[in-house]
Amino acid sequence: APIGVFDSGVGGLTVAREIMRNLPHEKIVYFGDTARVPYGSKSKETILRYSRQIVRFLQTQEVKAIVVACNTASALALETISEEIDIPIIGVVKPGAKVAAQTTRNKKIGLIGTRATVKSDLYRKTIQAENPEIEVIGQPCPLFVPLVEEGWLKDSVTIEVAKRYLAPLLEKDIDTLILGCTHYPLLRSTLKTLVGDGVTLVNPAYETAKELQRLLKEQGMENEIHTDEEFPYRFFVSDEEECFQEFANSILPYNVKR
Ligand code: DGN
Repeated sequence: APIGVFDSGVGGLTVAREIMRNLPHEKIVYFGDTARVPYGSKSKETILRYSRQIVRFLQTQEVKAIVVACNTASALALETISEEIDIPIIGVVKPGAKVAAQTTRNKKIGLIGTRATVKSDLYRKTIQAENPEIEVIGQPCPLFVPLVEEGWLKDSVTIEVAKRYLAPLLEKDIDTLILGCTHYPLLRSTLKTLVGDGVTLVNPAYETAKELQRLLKEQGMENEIHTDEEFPYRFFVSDEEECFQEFANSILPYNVKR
């Protein structure tokens, strides 16, 4: 059976990509809610309603586990949904938060994400459950999502925007920065140049793939070998399939078929 992965749109492909790299034998069914993106500026009730609908759809695809690739949905809907279904479901926030807590030396972590993710406080709560002395400084960066979708990953405009967003975090002397939104791993090298060597970037997409690997192993659900004739990945979107394909083909190592 496949792994179900969902996101508010195209960004969750950064998570799907890490699962493909780290768990190459697993099949994936991806759902991107491109009709209703962004989630980052919506209320908890709405995000929960959308997420429930998608989970129901993924269950019709007979997935064996679900990964909530969207940080916003992980922060606001995962806890409730995990009590409603009987297959394993994980999000990106907790794996990212735990590694960040282990990474910081000076106990100052910067968090960038959507407004809803930062406001939800789940990153801070998870980090402080690991170590209450750690300070988490949140900074919403809503402009990053459209810039990434425009493909302006290293553009001077993006660098200028990033400098403004990062300044308050750097002032607080953070030594760890969580890329708390699906799109931000694509800005990794731009952000790294701006924060310098003294700040370690934590990519929740990668940490989630690792967490999934542990979970599948623990439950004896891992490593179904798929045959090469059958394409192991399926993609569904709620709107604008062409834009999705274009974005997918720009970040995945093969062509996404219709
Ligand atoms: N996928 C969302 C997230 O990771 O928070 C970003 C896109 C959005 O819905 N604003």
